[in-house]
Amino acid sequence: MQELGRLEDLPEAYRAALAAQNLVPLWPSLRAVLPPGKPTPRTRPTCWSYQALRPLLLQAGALTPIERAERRVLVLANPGHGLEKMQASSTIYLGMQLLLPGERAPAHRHTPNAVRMIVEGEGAYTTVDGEKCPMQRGDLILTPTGVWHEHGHDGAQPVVWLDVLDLPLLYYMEASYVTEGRAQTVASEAAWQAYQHGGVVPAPMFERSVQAYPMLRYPWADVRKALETLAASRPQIEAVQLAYVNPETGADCQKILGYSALMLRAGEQLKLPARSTAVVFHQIEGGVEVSLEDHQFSLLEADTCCIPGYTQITLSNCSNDLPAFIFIADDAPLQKKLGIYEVRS
Ligand code: GTQ
Repeated sequence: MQELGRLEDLPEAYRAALAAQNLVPLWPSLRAVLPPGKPTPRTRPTCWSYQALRPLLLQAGALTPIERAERRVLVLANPGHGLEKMQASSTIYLGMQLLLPGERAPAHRHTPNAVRMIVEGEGAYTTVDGEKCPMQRGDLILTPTGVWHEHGHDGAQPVVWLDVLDLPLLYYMEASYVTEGRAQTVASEAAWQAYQHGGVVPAPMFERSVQAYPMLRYPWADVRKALETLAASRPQIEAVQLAYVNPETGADCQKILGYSALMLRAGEQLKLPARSTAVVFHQIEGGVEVSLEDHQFSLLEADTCCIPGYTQITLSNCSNDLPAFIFIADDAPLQKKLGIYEVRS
């Protein structure tokens, strides 16, 4: 590839004249913005140990009352982007949120889409558009764009969950903002409950629902069972993996980020092809070795890692007796809509 002229090659006076007119020569930066063959990611392979972050999160509970935090979150920041940017990847934000017994995180709604993956504790709930969604370990709860949500906790032990948002993308788009609200009245109906069974959806008087986000809660007990059924019924399947979808349309459950659950059978090793999306793995149960060309992570229960796009990944279940379960997030739905999604073998 032809080497291009550098900025230093240009006379100082010329550079100053350009800058005075808000002009920039392209050629010194052309290879940086259009690198050959594949992108140059800022996202670095990064792993966050739950064992290491848990005491710090609990300490935040003692240091900062909920009223002074609104959302008591430690952000899982990727050093490749700069910690202050609070991004795990170019589009994905990850945070570990702590709610103590009796606390409430007040109602608001915002343009970024969020999901919560419950990590530990019992008795907390998120109210989404008036519908109360109980939180249990491994459950996925959606709070899509523009939807009111607040968190409460009637249990006795601290509750922790992983927040996944498309905040970095919306912030970059200058489209991120919040609206404060008053406490929601909990509806007498929890419509999401009617979507808990695969293959059937409500059709009152022959009419299908038109809600954009009919299913707000995906209980782990059901997803785990579905993974085990898939593994047992299709022993030859390449990967025991289920996508979280909108049960009305079959499409990804959110428009920008995509979510799935993967089961690694006892002793299983799975090679994932390089794909154009960065990916987040969060260990729900068991332990997994994550191997990249020049990195290796051991994911223990509740650990989370982020890996840049265009990277081959090998996942190995650390146990020869028990399955391992991983929650996966990426921005494949967005990349597919934009026509830039790639899988390279
Ligand atoms: O729980 O609504 O981690 O608004 C970041 C922003 C959580 C939330 C985050 C939020 C929330």
